[in-house]
Amino acid sequence: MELKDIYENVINGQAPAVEAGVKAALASGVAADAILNQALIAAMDEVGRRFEEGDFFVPEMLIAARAMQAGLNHLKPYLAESSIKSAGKVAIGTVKGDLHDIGKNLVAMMLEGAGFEVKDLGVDVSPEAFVKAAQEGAQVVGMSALLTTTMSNMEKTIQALKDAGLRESVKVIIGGAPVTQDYANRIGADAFAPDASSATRTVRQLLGN
Ligand code: B1M
Repeated sequence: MELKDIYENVINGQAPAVEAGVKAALASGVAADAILNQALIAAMDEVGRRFEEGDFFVPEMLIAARAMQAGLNHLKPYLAESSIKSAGKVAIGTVKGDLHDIGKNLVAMMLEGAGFEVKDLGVDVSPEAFVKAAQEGAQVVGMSALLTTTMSNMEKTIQALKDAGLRESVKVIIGGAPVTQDYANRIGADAFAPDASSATRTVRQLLGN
C-alpha cells in the first residue's frame, strides 16, 4: 500500500482501508513520520481545503477525520519512538454548562491531524479545568460553545487565566455556532475560527508555525 492510497482513503473516509494501509506501510519499513506527514496530515489539509471551497460538508469532513483517526491510533506507538516533533500543545473543551461536542471533536481531530498534541478536556469544562490544562503546559486553550447561555463562560475562563497569571503565556481560540469574531474581540480572546479547518490554520498562526 502506497502513501498515496492512504492519502486518498483518508479523503474518501475509508477508515478500515486507512488502518490497513498504515499497517502495511509500517510493515514494509515506511517511517512513521512519513506516513503521518505525507499521508494523514496532507490528506486532512486537502479535506480542509475542499471544505473551505464548499466541495465538502460537515459529514464528509467528519468521516474523513474518523478515517484519519483510525490510522493515527495505529501510528501513535511508533511516533513516540520517532523523532517527530509536535506542532504544539492544545487543550480543547466545550465550556461549562454545554454538552455539545460534535464540532469540538471535529476541531480536535483536525488539530491532531495537523500534528498538534491535543488534550481533549471533554464537555462541561469549568474555567478551573482550562486553567489547570494551561498550567500543565498547553500553549493554546480552545473553547467551544453552542449555546448563547454558555458563551459567557468563555469570558469567565479568560478571566480565570488572567487571575492565575497565565494569560500572557497562553493563546486562546474560541468557536461554535453562536460565537463571532466580534464576540472574540469583546472578551479578549486571541482568535476566533468559524470552522474546524480554519481553526487548524489559525492555531498554526497563533503559534507562529
Ligand atoms: Co442542541 N442546541 N441543545 N443538542 N443542538 C443547538 C445548538 C440549537 C441551536 C438548536 C436550536 O434550537 N435550533 C439550540 C441553541 C439555541 C441557542 O442557544 N441560541 C440548542 C439547544 C437549545 C439545546 C438544549 C438546551 C435543548 C434542551 O434540552 N432544551 C440542550 C442543551 C444541552 C446542554 O448542552 N446543556 C441541547 C442538547 C443537544 C443534544 C444533546 C440533543 C445534541 C448534542 C449532541 C452532542 O453534541 N454530542 C444537540 C445538537 C446535535 C444540536 C444541533 C442540532 C447540532 C449541533 C452540531 O453538532 N452541529 C444544534 C442546531 C444546529 O447547530 N443546527 C443545536 C454540527 C457541528 C459540526 O457544528 O458545533 O457549530 P458546530 O461546530 C462547527 C463550528 O461551529 C466550529 O467548527 C465546527 C466544525 O466546522 N467550531 C469551532 C465549534 N467549536 C469550535 C471551537 C474552535 C473553533 C471552531 O476553537 C476552539
